[in-house]
Amino acid sequence: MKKLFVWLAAAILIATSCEGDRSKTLKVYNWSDYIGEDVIADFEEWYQEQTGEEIHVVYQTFDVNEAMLAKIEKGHEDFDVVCPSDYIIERMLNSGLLLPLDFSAIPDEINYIVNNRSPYIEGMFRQINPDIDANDYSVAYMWGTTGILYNADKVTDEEAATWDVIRNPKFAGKILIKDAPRDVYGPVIITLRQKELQEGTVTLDQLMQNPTDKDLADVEAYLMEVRELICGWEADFGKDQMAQDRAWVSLNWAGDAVWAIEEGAEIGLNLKYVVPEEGSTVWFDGWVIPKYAQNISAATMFINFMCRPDIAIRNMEETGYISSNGDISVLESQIDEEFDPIDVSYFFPGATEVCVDPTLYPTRHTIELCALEHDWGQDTEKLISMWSRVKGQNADYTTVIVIAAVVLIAIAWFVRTNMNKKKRSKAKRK
Ligand code: SPD
Repeated sequence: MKKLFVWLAAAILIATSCEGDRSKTLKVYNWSDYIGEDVIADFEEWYQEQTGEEIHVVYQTFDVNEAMLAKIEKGHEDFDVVCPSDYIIERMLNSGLLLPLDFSAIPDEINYIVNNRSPYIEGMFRQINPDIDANDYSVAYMWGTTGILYNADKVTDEEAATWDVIRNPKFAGKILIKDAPRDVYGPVIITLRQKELQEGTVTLDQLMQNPTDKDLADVEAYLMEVRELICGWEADFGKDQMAQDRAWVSLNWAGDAVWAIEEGAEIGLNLKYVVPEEGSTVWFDGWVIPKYAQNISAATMFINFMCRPDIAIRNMEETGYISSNGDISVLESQIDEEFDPIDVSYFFPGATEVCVDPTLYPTRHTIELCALEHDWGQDTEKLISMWSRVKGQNADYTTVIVIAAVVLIAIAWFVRTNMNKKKRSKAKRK
């Protein structure tokens, strides 16, 4: 009994001391491949310099928005900072899952939030939720378009200029699709409703709102055809596959495209990225503090640090994605005379002719082709079920192949063992 009491007391002591340590721990939940090397270590050092306190970052990653959301929405996990996309920010706002951000305690000389905010980003964030200003609850991190990354030696510019390239049998076995239901739904519904879009009887914005059951059924039927042609649903490996010439067409995000184009060029591949004129989506990922956070002050400092222009530039250069940082030094770091001048004044006021990569900073024209995705509330479940039906049947084929392989190996082993036995008994008889 005495022993049990000692054990219990020790357990309580450990639990309490861990609780106390929580002020020294910051739990960050971010997309994979979405931060510069050593940025976390640099934050820990900077935090100590500024506050005199130690901080240890527990850094975890996700590949799919919906998986991240489930951990917070259903699992109530105590992440201090997470990085959802626009429509998830909208959903979290609608369900009261976010805390308002407050940077007022950060001294002016180390407050990087003010200059970070490009008017374009602020405007787009205001569109996230008509009732609550998302700028009060999130700070944009990276953003970009969704488009087609393709190998221009295998796929013509004309073939790649339509979303339907993902259903082109000529590229069977060489097509990759993002494992991101909302980012795939958008392009497919745009393809299917192209005639109405051109006639002006429906708008892109309307297509991004809650789907009808018919829309979902049509998209599902389309994806059933696509899945017969693809070599994979990918969350993050698509860029490598493209850069290694294992796939030729990839429905992807601009950041992965920038990364793959640069890597592919090293081995002589001619990869390109296009946002089809048919229309597309523009997306924004932003830092937020969920309501189950335990270390709000360190979370606030972390978001602020990520807005420091040199940190934004490092993150941008190492991931391929465009920083949402509107500081002019960020634009200057990307100027390269190899590119024709484009107008990015929608993002950096006054920058009407700058030589930057148009895959990285989309032109004004590309931006005008794109709409923002929105939260579907309860209808999200219908999309998730549709997605698992489309992908699940693929898994069935895989299972069949694995089972067939196991059966074949077992037969081969059985035959071989029997032959050996026969040989041995023959030898004995002799
Ligand atoms: N490897 C990190 C990729 C993060 C890109 N986020 C895009 C979200 C689109 N909804």
